[in-house]
Amino acid sequence: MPILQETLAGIYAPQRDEIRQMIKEHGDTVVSQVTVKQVYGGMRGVKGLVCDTSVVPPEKGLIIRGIELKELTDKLPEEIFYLLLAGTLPNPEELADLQAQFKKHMQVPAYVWDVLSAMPANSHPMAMFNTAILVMQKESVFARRYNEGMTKDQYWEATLEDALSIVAKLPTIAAWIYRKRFGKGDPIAVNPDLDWAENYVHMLGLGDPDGDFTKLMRLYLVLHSDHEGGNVSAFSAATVNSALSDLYYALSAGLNGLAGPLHGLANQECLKWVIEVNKKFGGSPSKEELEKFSWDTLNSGKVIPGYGHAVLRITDPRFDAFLAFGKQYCAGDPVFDTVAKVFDVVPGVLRQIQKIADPWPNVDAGSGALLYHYGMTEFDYYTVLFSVSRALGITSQAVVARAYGLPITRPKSVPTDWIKAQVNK
Ligand code: HAX
Repeated sequence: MPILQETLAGIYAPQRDEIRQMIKEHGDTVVSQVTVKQVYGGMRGVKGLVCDTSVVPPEKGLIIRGIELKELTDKLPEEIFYLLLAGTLPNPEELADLQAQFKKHMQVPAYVWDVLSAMPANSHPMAMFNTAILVMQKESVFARRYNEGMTKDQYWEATLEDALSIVAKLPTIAAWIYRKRFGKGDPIAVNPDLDWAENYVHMLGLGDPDGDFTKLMRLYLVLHSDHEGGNVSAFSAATVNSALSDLYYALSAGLNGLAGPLHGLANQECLKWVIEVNKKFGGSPSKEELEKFSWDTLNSGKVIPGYGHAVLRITDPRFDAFLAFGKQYCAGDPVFDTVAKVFDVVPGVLRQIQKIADPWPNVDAGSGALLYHYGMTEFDYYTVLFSVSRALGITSQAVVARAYGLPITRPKSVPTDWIKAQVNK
């Protein structure tokens, strides 16, 4: 048995037993209450889900399996995937085992290219990416083994097989979409000697003479990997997977949520906004010009993309990591310079609007400018990159959920008349 599978078998069984025992002994203990505002407010703050891969304390930001993000920025995405699944970072042998498993699964079935080629040429890259994942559903080990009658305690292993197979293929699919959708030439073949992120860079074909773009991509793929369980993409994927729809269905569903402008698409919207600023002012603007432009955006009824968060109440540590990278590698780039200026100005503007709970930048405020610097100028593509990374978290969460034996998700909805009756009691 590969090291990863053997390690996880040793970890998950006692965790599942401990949870079962806790439910048996404390199943009726109250851990959260729900207000009318929360019922109508996207369930914000309601503690009704379990996610052990990561937590996002409002005043700290992302912590993966107990390790703060700032301690993880020099890691490989494969190491983060191992951490998400197993709860510890891999040693060199464990890492090599995982990378070898990825390499076994890298080849994408040829029918995927046929399906993508048949889509309209101006399809959104996210629609193409999520279609590619969905169309591979017939490869699902989980679906096959479920039909063969596997037992419930084997669900996580089959989910893990699907996770490894899908995650290994995502850079190839994402790079193919980049090259075909944006007229960059023929797809570039996988190089099995490269690691997961290096291979992605290689297949994008943008060139990387000094290796800095690869550094950025590794960082990008680490920073976007997971953000606890209640965000739209993670929650949607987990709900679909809880019906025992396999990971091809579930990941595709979750990433369709990531394609929304209030979620993952904000990174493309954000760079658009920054470029618009530079265009209007013929380069990086003054603080006064930027302040006025921000108010104009808000007064026209639009949001300032890349700012605000449903959970965070500080500058997102993922933004901090991108800003530090930009200062080291992209100083003097007019687009990056504007991103840094926006950070100086926009929180002060948003703080003046009482209803905004978080005036600080989120992950999407800076990432696009860095990609732009390295020649990836197609905004519509950015959420695909985010998706390649977020697949690490979504698939890990599914493996853990199946290992815990969590049931189908089914909260209770109520009609407004029922709420009115409670309020008037
Ligand atoms: N610009 C303008 N208005 C904003 C705002 C911003 N950046 N952030 C919040 N608001 C507004 C909301 O639209 C809301 O207005 P209404 O009551 O009129 O609808 C009000 O302030 C209260 O919102 P909130 O409680 O502060 O924030 P929410 O939890 O409702 O929403 C969002 C969180 C991230 C969706 C929100 O801050 C937003 O729209 N930001 C801009 C888009 C963005 O950057 N999204 C990416 C978030 C990170 C992510 O998921 N990446 O994938």
